[in-house]
Amino acid sequence: MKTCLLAAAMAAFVPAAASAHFLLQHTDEVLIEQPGDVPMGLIFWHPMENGHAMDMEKPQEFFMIHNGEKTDLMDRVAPATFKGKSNDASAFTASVPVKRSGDYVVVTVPAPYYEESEDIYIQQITKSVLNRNTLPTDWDQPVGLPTEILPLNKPYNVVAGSTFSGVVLVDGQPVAGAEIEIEYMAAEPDLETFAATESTVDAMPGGSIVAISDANGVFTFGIPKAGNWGFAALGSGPATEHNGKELSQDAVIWIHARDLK
Ligand SMILES: [Cu+2]
Repeated sequence: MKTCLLAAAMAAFVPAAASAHFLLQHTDEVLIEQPGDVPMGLIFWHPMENGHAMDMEKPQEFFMIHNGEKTDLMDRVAPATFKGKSNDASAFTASVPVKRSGDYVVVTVPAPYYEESEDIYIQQITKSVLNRNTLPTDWDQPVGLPTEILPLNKPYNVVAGSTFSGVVLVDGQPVAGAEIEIEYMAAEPDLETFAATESTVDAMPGGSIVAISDANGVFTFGIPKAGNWGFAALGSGPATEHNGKELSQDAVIWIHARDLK
């Protein structure tokens, strides 16, 4: 990641004390009013600094869980070029078929990304949750991924100014001492133009925002601002090698916070 940050810093002329990379599963809304296909962008990016975007290969898996039932959605994944603020990158568009009321836990298992200058692979197994008609059905259940963050707060209904907690799981078991990087989606991608928008906040001058999971694998973070927040447990996954090189298999979750009105 260090080199990835360096590349981002050089590309965007921002200080090297920058933020982290995150796989985005971005939709315009997480509360879905009208049934239908919800457009989603899959983008590997530095979303808090509106920074360097990385080229993605075709994901290994893209699916949803609704009422405990898994549906493969790979036939809805199509390549697209994401126009970041500092560079263009290979990314993907997708859609999620939302019909009945309830939760739709969406998961991307990306192909490992080769970070050339650091000579390692990165694989961010990413999860986000859409909901229709406020009926909670699946958000508090583990998907059963090699590594994932199980939310302890309803992830699409977080109040800005409250907190969000999660448990870092590896093969279903909580992991103590996991390092979790936290980012705000400063510049939400415009899915129509598939481009970055202007940043609404600056990256933190002290670098990545980090939490460490406690003895029960739990972490908590105060959510200061409405919008999309990403949490990435770094290298928490059981796979540590790919193509004979080191692999960082990360667990990512995206949540959505709103202001009380
Ligand atoms: Cu990076």
